[in-house]
Amino acid sequence: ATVAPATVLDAVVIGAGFAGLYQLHMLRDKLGLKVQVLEAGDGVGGTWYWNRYPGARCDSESYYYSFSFSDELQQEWSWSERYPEHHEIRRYLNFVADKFDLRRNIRFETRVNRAWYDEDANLWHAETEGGERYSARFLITAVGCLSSANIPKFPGLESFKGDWYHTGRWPHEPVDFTGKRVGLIGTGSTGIQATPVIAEQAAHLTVFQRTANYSIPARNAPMSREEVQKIKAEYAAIRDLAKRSPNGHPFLVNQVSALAVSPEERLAQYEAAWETGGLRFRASFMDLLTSKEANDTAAEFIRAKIRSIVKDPEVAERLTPKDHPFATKRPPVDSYYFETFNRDNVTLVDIKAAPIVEITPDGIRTADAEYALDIIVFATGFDAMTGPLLAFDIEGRDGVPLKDVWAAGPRSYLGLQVAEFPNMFTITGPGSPSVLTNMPVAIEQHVEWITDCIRHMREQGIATIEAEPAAAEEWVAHVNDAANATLLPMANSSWYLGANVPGKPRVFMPYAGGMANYAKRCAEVAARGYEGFVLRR
Ligand code: NA7
Repeated sequence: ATVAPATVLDAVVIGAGFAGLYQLHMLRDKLGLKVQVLEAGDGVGGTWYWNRYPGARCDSESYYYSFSFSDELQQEWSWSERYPEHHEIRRYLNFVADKFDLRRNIRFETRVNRAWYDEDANLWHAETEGGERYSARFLITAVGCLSSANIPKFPGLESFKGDWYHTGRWPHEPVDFTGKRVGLIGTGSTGIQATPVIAEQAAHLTVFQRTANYSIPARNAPMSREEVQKIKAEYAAIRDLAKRSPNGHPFLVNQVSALAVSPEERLAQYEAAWETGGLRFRASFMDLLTSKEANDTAAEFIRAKIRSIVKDPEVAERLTPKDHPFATKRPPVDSYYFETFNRDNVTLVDIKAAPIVEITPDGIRTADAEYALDIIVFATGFDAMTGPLLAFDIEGRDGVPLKDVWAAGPRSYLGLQVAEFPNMFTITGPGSPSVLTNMPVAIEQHVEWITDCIRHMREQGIATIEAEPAAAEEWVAHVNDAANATLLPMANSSWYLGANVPGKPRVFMPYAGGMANYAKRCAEVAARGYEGFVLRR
């Protein structure tokens, strides 16, 4: 195929979600650079462009799951609900794209197949599926962390006569479940959000559960005019608190041990947090993620709630999590998930006890039964963090493929740069705290750090920046230590560890040392002349 003549730019950014949009704005409008964003979808949104399944909404609250960089923006935009639904997030990102006139530098329906570093020219080249080539000094991946669908390879899927969907690749036209027998596989955050909504429409819903999960009621509700006004008036303080908190949320963790209070006080605290709802429950006590004994008190509280909600004791037992401590897998928040199992048209199937053997033309066959289905929904999650970066070919110095460099697991300095990949930055890459935080806070920090770094390079006449292998090794070890200081590695089936994708190396990928600590460390690295990086003129 003929390759179009190269267009030489300052930066190519892959992806037009929160990360790509903000990176474009910063490089183009603050540094005056020539930037091209390449985006596979036909609109902005990134992960939210694709996640349109029934019930899809964010688990972070809308007023802080948003950009903080422009006060004008946060004053102009008003959220309608406590948790934003996928439509509303896309409307918001379209509003951002219009407000900052971003669309003219985004090429939609343009998937990058391959990107490689050309040392002689000191350029990155990105080639698209359509055979176009873009060349730039910097390559910035803004491809998301939970954007590469994990579709288990059950034998027989191609023989299925009905329709099947993965939640992260949902059709743009809503799927009509009316009168249908629906099977849903997976009970992570996604399956837990979709279950109650599908159950209301379908003739029958069968939920195939491998690991029972803890879930906290979201307590979603419309935002009143007064609430919206109050938030807008307090935005400066809200954003400041989010930046200081361990998870990028504008609330702090209660600095009391779950074991330091009486059982009555503890119960009262959990009851109040259950009523408040959402991810705030995890902040009930300081040691829920560091002491198994403390964690057990929260886990027991949630188990008792499940038993009190679900009427059939056998179903309640199957829904009760036993394999992992609370919040060591990403804790879902829900709207009437456990209640849904009291409906006559919903069945729970334990596929840990009797695994799925195959998909037949008529449905799903497990080790002990067959389920006739018209529609199968895969709520089976993502090849997290590394998946989106390894979904296309990225080659560093001397053509070394990222796939090879990361064969035994991702190795990256600060989650931002890979040794042997000069001038490539990975927003929310493995080794960054991204997926353990309120994502826009992590994204803004990464984008601002990258922008400052590029500004510094231009001011100082520096041609390349590259992570030192030793610094990357040290960071990987530090990421490992940070995880081991918590209970998180106890969930041996979590996607944080890559355990949900067969054959994926088991490495704890996100940085668990806290967003505020991470940001401080990044700032120190920059202040010390980009310590751990090699800068060449
Ligand atoms: P998750 O959290 O990875 O959940 C996927 C679910 O699918 C989970 O219950 C898995 O069971 C199940 N699963 C995965 N593969 C299989 C196979 N092969 N057979 C049966 N069941 C399977 O993905 P989500 O989309 O729910 O959430 C991802 C993140 O998005 C979430 O954490 C938030 O950050 C937003 P398992 O637990 O592995 O036994």
